[in-house]
Amino acid sequence: MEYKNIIVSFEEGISTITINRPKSLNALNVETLNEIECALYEIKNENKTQVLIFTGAGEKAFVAGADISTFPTLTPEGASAFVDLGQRVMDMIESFPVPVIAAVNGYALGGGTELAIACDMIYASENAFFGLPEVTLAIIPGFGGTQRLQRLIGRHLAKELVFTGDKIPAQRAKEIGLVNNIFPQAELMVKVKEIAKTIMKRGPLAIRAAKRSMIFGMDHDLKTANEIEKLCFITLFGTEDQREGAKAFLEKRAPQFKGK
Ligand code: DAK
Repeated sequence: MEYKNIIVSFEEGISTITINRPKSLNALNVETLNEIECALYEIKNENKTQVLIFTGAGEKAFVAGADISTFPTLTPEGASAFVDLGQRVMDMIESFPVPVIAAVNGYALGGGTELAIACDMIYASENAFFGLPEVTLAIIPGFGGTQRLQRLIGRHLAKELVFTGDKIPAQRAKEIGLVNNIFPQAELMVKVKEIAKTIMKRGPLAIRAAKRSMIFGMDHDLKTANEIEKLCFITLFGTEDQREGAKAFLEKRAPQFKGK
């Protein structure tokens, strides 16, 4: 499919979705969210991607939030449809079958922070800022921000960000466990792709099973979550890759995984 607001690329097992509206700092409008949703279906159905990366076009912003220019005329019905779409896209990212990495190359505000925290890992450039400034617009986060952030960094820190609407720099985001690591902007994509390639050397079925176990186990009590882990665990036994992993270790050689 042809996209106007995003760029989708594929290279050596890695798909990248670049939000491409630099004039409005990659703000998310309905069209952009629709395109992201279509791209996620396409990438999932093609089944050749092992790691998916989200980033923003330009050097200033990852995503500066939902597109504020659409807010003044938004009706309650329109707001309801917009939040359904946004939450659907964030849920799809969170439960996407392979790891999804946010390469945050600048401002990640409002919907931008919400997009980043729906991903499995977040790497940021030194000039990145995070924040949920919705209350400065007299609204609240609507793409899962009030829920995912407190699960990620704890209730008190999440409430500070939601209630103040303050922006925090990448370094502070790293200190509070929001960001995995920080790189100079020019190196961000190279470093993120290196991390993606490390993941791709591991058993592909195991990576999918590990993500499934962690995502679907997270919101359950420990007993149920461990049962989910067990089910994910046993699906790997008897696969060619599981046999190859053990054999390669015993034969002191690198494994050759096939994703079977
Ligand atoms: N939407 C639309 N345009 C935006 C934008 C945004 N979120 N952010 C920036 N822009 C545009 C600016 O208007 C400006 O356009 P021109 O004037 O050049 O035409 C251009 O991008 C460059 O921005 P600035 O001139 O402001 O650049 P600065 O370097 O001075 O400042 C900034 C950068 C990122 C600090 C600043 O642009 C900023 O504060 N932006 C807004 C951040 C923000 O408040 N984001 C929205 C958070 S609210 C909903 C569900 C969810 C949500 C909403 C509704 N429903 C269910 C209905 C989620 C809401 C949010 O995400």
